[in-house]
Amino acid sequence: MSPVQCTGNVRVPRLQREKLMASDQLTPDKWYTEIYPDDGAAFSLSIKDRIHEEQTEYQYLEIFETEKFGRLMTLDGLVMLTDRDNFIYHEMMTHPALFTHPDPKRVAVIGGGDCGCVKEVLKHPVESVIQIELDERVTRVSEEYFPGLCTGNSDPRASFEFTDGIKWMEQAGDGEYDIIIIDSTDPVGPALGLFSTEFYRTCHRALSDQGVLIAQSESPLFHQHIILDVNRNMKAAGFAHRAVLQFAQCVYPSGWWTATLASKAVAPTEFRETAAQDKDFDTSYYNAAIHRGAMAQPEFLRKQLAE
Ligand code: AG3
Repeated sequence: MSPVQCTGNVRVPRLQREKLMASDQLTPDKWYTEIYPDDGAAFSLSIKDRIHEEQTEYQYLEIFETEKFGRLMTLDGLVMLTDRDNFIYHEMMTHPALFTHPDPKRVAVIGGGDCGCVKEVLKHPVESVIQIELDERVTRVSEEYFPGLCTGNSDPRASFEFTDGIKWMEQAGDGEYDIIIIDSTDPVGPALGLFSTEFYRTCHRALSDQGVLIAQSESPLFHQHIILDVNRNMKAAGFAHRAVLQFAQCVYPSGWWTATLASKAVAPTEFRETAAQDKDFDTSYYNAAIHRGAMAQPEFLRKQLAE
């Protein structure tokens, strides 16, 4: 297999697909390792026990109790989140977008079945947040094993649909949402379409005039080509502005991760910085200075994005 598969208009890294179960990757002394074959690297967690496993309609879902990271969720053998560090990802996938829009009221989360994004969105005075996740089992299992991420689920402003996010957005009304958050898995299988120009175009139409979209966009070190494709595709879809936000996420490939924000009108540098400084809710990672700092580009990425 070539190192990079070309599928549609996003180049996909050859991610490890041979091993579908994380438990197959457990050594006798109980280290679970996610291997990144394309980059000759890996990340390991010391495991106490596997506490749940099932083949859902879409993927192999496992939950582990780790020694030091709390609970771990894997899908098809790949790390999705741990108790210990998911706050970084979920805060960066939500607050920068919500503080970029001048007055966000209606929010959609595509994917994000663990409900971590919904929980963060509800800290803002939004009217509604709808999560559209393909695999209902991810949400049900999260309610049981990650109750801390699901504290917003009974909020009357939150609603949940278990269906294809691409089809959902195709049927959405023009300007129906102020914010769209794409909390997907890696761009392989069903998630691939979530990185395409066509999907971003659908989202652009479903966003209001000052609408803001944010999508998880993989590692700056291992997946630069994905970040570049995402940016190119968002531009082609009509978004006036894009910004790559970077943050540390030690459980994901390379330990360094990005979310790409795309905006119809407001320049990302013009986010509501004072409101972010004066926010009346708690975060553990996000603050106004982190928000601004996350937009600083390492030289290799700045040059490539400028090309
Ligand atoms: N979504 C991004 C997961 C990507 C991880 N990739 C990997 N381990 N190869 C996580 C969902 C959190 N709500």
